[in-house]
Parts: sequence; C-alpha cells; structure tokens
Amino acid sequence: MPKYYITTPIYYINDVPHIGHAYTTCAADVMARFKRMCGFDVFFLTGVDEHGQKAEKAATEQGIHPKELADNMVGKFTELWKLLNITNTDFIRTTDERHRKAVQYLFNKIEGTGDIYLGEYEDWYCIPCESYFTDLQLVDGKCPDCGRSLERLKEESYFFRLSKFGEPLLKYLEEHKDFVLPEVRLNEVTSFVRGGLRDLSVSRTSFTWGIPVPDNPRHVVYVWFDALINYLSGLGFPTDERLREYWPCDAHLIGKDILRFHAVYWPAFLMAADIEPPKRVFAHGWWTVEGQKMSKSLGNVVAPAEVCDKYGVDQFRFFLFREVPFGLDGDFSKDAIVHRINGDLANDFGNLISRSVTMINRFLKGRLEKPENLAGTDDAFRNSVEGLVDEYEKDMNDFAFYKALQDVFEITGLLNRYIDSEAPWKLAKEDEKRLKTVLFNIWNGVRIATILLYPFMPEKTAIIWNALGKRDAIESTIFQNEKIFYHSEELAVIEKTPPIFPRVEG
Ligand code: ME8
Repeated sequence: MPKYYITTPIYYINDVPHIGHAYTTCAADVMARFKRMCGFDVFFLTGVDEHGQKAEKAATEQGIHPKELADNMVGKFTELWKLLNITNTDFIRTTDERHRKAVQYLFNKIEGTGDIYLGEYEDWYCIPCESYFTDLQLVDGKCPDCGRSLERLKEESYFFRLSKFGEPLLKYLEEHKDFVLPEVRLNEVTSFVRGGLRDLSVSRTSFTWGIPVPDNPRHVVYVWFDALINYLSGLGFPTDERLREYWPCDAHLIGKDILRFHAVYWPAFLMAADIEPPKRVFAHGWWTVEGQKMSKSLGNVVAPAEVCDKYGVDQFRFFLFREVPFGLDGDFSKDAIVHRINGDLANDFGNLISRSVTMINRFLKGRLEKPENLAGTDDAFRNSVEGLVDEYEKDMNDFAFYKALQDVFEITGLLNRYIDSEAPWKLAKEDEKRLKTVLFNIWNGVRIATILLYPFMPEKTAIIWNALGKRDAIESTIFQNEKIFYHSEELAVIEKTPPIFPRVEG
C-alpha cells in the first residue's frame, strides 16, 4: 500500500483553539480522507507545542506550572478535533518522553558533525514570537512580525551553522519547484535564502521550561528546534520502523507566518543530520473576522465550536474551503457562511439530492436498472461529469481545495440542468425506457458528487450515501471504483431523507 504522511503545526498551548488552528487541521483532515479513499495508508500527525518562554509566562500569569497549563489545553484541542471529526493517527506533545529523546538525539547528532557549536549571542528578542531580530530587521524599533516591543538579550548560546546551508538550500529549492506551495511562498523563501543566512541560536539560558541540552542542562533547546522535530518524533525517531515507511513527509501544512521555520530552518537541520527534507510545505493564508484582524484585545476571536453549534460541523468545514482559495487570505463573516449554506448546500446540492431521491422512489419504486445501451444521447453529459472528476482529482492532489469544490458544483449544475431538460416527470408518462436511463444517470451523478464532497463533509455525505442505497460505509469507499458511472445490483433508495442541509438564518 502506498504511504502518505501529512502534518499540521503543533499548536502553542498558551491560547485556546481558534479558527486558524481549525483551518490547518481541517485541511489536513480533508487531504488525509481523500488520500485514504485513493488507497493510501495515511499517517496524519497533529499535536501541541508546550515549551518556551511564552508558555512559561502564560502559566506563571495563571499561577500554575506550564505542564498543568498544557494538560488543560490538550483537553481543549483534542475535544475540538473530536467535534470536527478529525482523523489524526497520533497526537504528539513536546513534553512526551519520546519527543525529548528525539530532540536530544538530533541535537547531539548535529553537534557531533560540528554544525551546532557553543558561542555567545546578543540581539533584540521578541518573547511572543520567540525570535531574535537584528537592528536592521526592526520596524520602528519594534518586532517586524508582530509589532510589539522587544527586549535586549545577551546569553551564552549554542548555534546552528545555518550559514553553511544557503547553497544546499538554494539547490534543493531549484530542484524541487513544488517543495514550497503556493508559488508566491516559494519565491519568498528563495529570496530570503539568497539574502544570506546567519547562524541560528538554538539554545536559551534565560528560562528553564524546555528540553535540556544534552550534557549542558543550563541550556534548554530553542523552542523552534524542539518543535520542528515533532514531525520525526511522531514517527518514533530515531529507531522506529515507521520512519522508513513514512519519511520523507509528503506535506507539512502550515500558516504563512511560520514559513521560514519550515522551509528554511527545518530542511537545513535535516540536511545537517543527513536526513532527507520533507517533500512539500504548503503555507495557507490568514483569516480576518468581519473584515478585521482577529485578536484577543478586539474580542473577535472565532471559536470553532460555537460556529459548529450554530451552523453545523460539516457546514463549517465546507465553508473554510469553499469560501477562500487555500493559500490566500480570507474573511470569516456571518453573512458569508449563511450565504454559502443557503446557496450551495440548501438550494443547490441539498435540493439536488432530495429531488433525485424522490424521483427514483416515485417513478421506479427505488429500483434502478442498468440501461441496455448507454451509448449515444447521454455521452456528452457523462463525459462532462467524468472530465470534472479528473479535474477534481488533480486539484485535490495540488491542495487546490477551492477549485476542487468548484468542480463539484459544476457537476451539480450539470445534473440540475440535465434533470430540467430531460424532465423525468414527463418521461414517467411517456417513455419508461428512457426514464430508466435518465434516472440511472442522475443517480450516478449524484453519487459521484457525494463521494467528491466526502473529504469535506464526512457526516452529511455518510447520510446521503445511505439515502442513495449504498450499504458500504462511505469512509471505506474506493475512489477508483466510485468515480465512474456504474450499475449497482442491490439498489434500494431510502424512501425519504430528512432535509440534510436546512436553510439557516443569520
Ligand atoms: O506557530 N488565520 O503555533 P500557533 C489562519 N507552535 N491561520 C492562523 C490564524 C488566522 N487568523 N492565526 C493563527 C505555532 N493561525 C507553532 C508551530 S510547528 C513545528 C510549531 C495559524 O499556535 C498559524 O498560521 O501560534 C499557524 O500555522 C497555526 O495557526 C499555529 O499557530
């Protein structure tokens, strides 16, 4: 069985899960479900990033130990993933013993090659971003990433010899044009590397909440060196057999703000340790809320569980990928989600399902027969649907979820027009043979649209699957078999389906 390894970032535990976290995790879940349906053995990893000054500070403010804070937050993340039907294979915590071992092993290994060395560091440090900046990088004396005030820090530090990896990285970027997607992000990474790389401080002595540097526990490992290694420790690095099966990773999904860590530092660490870099890093855009930046101080942070409560889990998942091309920024608003649910789901897809199921029941008592001769009149219709399925498959493999959903809605449009032009209600009175052919085509088209929507809306499509008379579970369906028009012997379409996508009010 071919293998596929996909990851989300591991989320900081100083903040409750919001739409940004849900976005990356749902995207990984959509891809994981799609790949499983295409016959891949998928390893899907998510987790939390527990160490660092930010976590230590947040815990101190609450008067608790950072581990206690982390334990509380892990509950919140895992609860949300359950609600959103996330099918992750494992959940990695950076306080796991398996992770500590992996980090210390890799640190030692790179130190052994001379690419980690002890030195002294002084520069401007941004606590929220856990990053140092030079004078040149500051914007009005503030952090260039988040705009907050900086502290001047000087400390003995271990350094990673990043400066040595500029050329190898450029070569890798040149030879792997789809290492970073979308293309605009590849250009960003390339120009960052071309601008020259300075050695990177990879340890801290100014706080203690982290993984101790092996043989020098006065230092803790820099939180990003620690965090990135989760992608290996989740597979049981350095000893587990799963490494050989799933590494190099097929896709790290991340937000655009953490691109440099994943597309520059991470492959460089791996090169230093003689480990293959990941195949792909996909950086998605950011959500604003009702046109404004999302922030705690504005009090407009979108809590995914509340949105799901109000509009439904699958509706929320669907909205995330239907509204905005994956890779671009987007805006979350009540109007937009209501518009999508009422337009695409209630009027378009939902209506198509109920019309089709009703007609198959009314005119054929729920029993379909394979038409004797399929060639001829309907070839164009069937070819168009199958052509769009091919497009969908390509788009999904490119992480072009927005385009993939457009393909699906072109199919529903074709089906609605086919129903209108063939008018089965007239054929029922005039031409029974033709009626059977038309309803056979409609059932197949609807079934195909349903399977294409499955990765996005696993719960609703499972209900529709049964309503279409399919007895196998939708999640164990094989895409290669389902993407074509076929005849199903034991077809019994369920009499009535409850409205699957009820209309919603704002
Ligand atoms: O960065 N819209 O964790 P994190 C879309 N621990 N995505 C958003 C967003 C928004 N408004 N706000 C945040 C970390 N994100 C590190 C990762 S991985 C080895 C370590 C996304 O909890 C953001 O882009 O701060 C990032 O990908 C993710 O949430 C996690 O952020």
